Amino acid sequence: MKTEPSCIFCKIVAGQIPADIVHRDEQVIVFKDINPKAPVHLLIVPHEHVDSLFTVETQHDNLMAHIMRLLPTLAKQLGLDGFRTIINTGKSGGQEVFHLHVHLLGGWKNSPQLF
Ligand code: DGP
Repeated sequence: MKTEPSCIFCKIVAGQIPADIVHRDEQVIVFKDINPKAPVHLLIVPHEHVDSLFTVETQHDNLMAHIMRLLPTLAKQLGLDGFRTIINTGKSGGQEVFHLHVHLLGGWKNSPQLF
């Protein structure tokens, strides 16, 4: 499995940097975003270092399906009746951490005011 020693999310996956972890399984780790943009703001992060959606390949199909299926499961566990999913890709797409991750945002009382 590919890891990147200088990557902050690889360090969180390896337990070298603390994070508020809410879920861990054989493929991903899920923790609270350090700078939350919503009452609930989680990051779903693969164990494997993948830079971004641009570098997702066929070998990651199972991982990507796992993440998509995990999102509603987590949302239901958290009691959310709706949520927003964001994948920032590339610098011009707003990506700051170049280790693939999916944002799960929710918990607003009314509709989200993100856009
Ligand atoms: P993005 O722009 O999609 O690359 O978002 C990266 C997110 O990662 C951003 O919302 C802040 C979060 N983040 C960055 N560093 C850390 C960290 O060390 N711990 C946690 N929990 N979140 C982090």
